[in-house]
Amino acid sequence: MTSPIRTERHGDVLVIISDNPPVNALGAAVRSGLDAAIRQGVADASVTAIVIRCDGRTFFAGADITEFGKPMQGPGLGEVIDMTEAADKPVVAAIHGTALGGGCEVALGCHYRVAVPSAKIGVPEVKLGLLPGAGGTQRLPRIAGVALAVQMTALGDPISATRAAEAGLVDRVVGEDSLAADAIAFAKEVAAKRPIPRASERSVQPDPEAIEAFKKAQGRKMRGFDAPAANIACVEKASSGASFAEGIAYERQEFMTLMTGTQSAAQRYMFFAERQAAKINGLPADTRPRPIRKVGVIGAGTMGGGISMNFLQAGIPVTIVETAQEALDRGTGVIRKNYENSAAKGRYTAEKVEGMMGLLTPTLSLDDLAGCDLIIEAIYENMDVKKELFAKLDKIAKPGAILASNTSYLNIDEIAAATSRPEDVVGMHFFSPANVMKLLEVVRGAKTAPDVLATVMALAKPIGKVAVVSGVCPGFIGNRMLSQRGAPANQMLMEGVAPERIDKVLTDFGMPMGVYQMSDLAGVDIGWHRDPTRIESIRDALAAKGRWGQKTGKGFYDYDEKRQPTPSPETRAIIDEFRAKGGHAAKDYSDDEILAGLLYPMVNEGAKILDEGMAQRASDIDTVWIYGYGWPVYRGGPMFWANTVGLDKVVAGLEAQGVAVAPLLRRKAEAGELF
Ligand code: 3H9
Repeated sequence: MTSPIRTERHGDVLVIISDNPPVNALGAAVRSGLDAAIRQGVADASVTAIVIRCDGRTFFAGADITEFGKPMQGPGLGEVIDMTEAADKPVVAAIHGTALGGGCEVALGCHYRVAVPSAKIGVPEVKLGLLPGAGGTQRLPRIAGVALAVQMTALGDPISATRAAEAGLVDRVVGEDSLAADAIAFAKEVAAKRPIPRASERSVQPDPEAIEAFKKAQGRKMRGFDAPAANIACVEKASSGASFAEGIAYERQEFMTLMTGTQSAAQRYMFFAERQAAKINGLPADTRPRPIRKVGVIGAGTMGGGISMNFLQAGIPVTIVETAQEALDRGTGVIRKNYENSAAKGRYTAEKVEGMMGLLTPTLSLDDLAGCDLIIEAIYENMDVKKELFAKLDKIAKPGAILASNTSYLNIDEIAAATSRPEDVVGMHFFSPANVMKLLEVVRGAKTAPDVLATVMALAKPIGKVAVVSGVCPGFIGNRMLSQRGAPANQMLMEGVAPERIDKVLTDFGMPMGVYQMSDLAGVDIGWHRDPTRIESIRDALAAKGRWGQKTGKGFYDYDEKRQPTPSPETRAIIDEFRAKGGHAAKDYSDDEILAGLLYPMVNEGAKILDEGMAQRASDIDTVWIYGYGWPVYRGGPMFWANTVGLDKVVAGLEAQGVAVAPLLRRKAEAGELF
């Protein structure tokens, strides 16, 4: 097998080049090759300096995550980096693309770093439930200081080459197109310079104030996760006066604790799940996506506006259609305001805002959609109205245009049947707020053409979404599972469990909100029959008293002016009165029982969805829940979570609740298999 590492001589400089597509991950062959090449450079007296760079789209993007959990082959990354740093001649890292994780650690082990302006440098291990375990937590603060090291390790977001240069992480920002030559020139400049700067030989002052401020500002974001605190603790260790070797020993111990834990397993699983979701089963190999240069959106309400923003941000022109001028103006006004708010926070320049708004064409005429390559309908949920609209679009849209519906539960096949081109019809279910939530459920109709599906799936990435394919079934993957939570929650209310207790169990589990907080946000009156004298459920009883949720300042909870919820005595009384009428006995539930009662039926529904082929794979279901509903990523989505609970335990729990167990779930539990 040829090594992914090769070397070149440029005068006295040895250039070590990695070519390990797609992202130059530091797998065993790369580590062995690097190890040998650096040893060669050190041993060769005619070499005065060494450059390490990568071919392809990026500098090393980190350790090879697929190797984690398997026995280690070849030299460890930490050893290779230590050996690099110990070299008695300068070693220069030449960075382009993304120097991430282990890649950043390789660069920190080098004595100097040069980077192109577009390069990004970061340690995203925390997003995999880990920490930079090849000396990164000890070298980074020694070069960049505690405050930046804490921010970079505990949040995991990369920084730009310019920011890195300010922080001393990059010694020179070089030409975008001349990295190889500029790095060699730099290496020649520093070849004779002594002492050689080694990060491990530096010390760093503690900065407890910076750490406190960081924890205060980011505490909410990090809630529930183990890895951020471990990253911070390692950086603290580096600045505690402990020796470098002590710091490394501490880092290793913390790394191993995280690596063997469930959270990191879940987060690493999700890294691949998200990428796997983009792959569509059963597509002919020669399927080519259709070009999308112009998009039409019908409906300028919250959904239509949010959907449009995604495309405008990606530089794709959008024609947005409404039925009345006032609604159109309101919709475009909201888009502008959202962008201006982001600009005020420094996310965009005013120029960029104008650029995006310049791509938006508001209109009252559907005929203006004739030139669009993709038209997304985002009007209210009514089958007849949607069918009528699609029949009109059929006449207006150019041949080959994709006609998409943003429906969250209606039958795409029925909508497609209203056109003469059902093969061009597909579901694109965005989640609210559509410019923020990352999930896109792509609904594959019975007749959806392969290239239509491929186009929409490929479009997800440029518009910043994670797309998952769903078959046609009521509620698709996400809402179909969500609907299973309502009945057991209601049963618990009827047995005297307070709504806030049910919600707390879910938020303690890591969900962003509970059943009743969500209900108050959406509106308790949604689907209500509007007859205050007809009280057949707790919802009816609340709606009859005007407790419609956040919009009326009261629902399951009471709300203050800042929309902060507090448990409501009135709600309590309404529930008690309703329970008393039905003669329901009170029942005690432990927190674990509440959780199992709410989540096992969802897992059960997930198993049905999988068995029916409505989801391509269990990890797609997990991706839906992480990106569409805020399921805590450190628990890996409902199907992964069920594996960690034990499928036999889930089956037993469902039986105890009197829920019919999905055949696939039972088969897997009996066979000792996992999802
Ligand atoms: C680490 O370094 C631990 C250390 O501290 C050492 C401890 C001892 N490994 O994302 P893309 C695959 S932890 C294996 O679609 P992009 C990916 O699955 C690591 N495979 O491209 C995909 O495969 P496929 C710290 C990897 O351009 C393909 O490459 N580093 C790895 O949108 C293309 O990926 C990170 O966490 C990997 N490390 O984004 C960085 N990375 O084609 C993780 C990618 O079969 N990587 N693949 O689906 C990323 O953030 C993005 O991939 C990157 C490129 C920004 C680099």
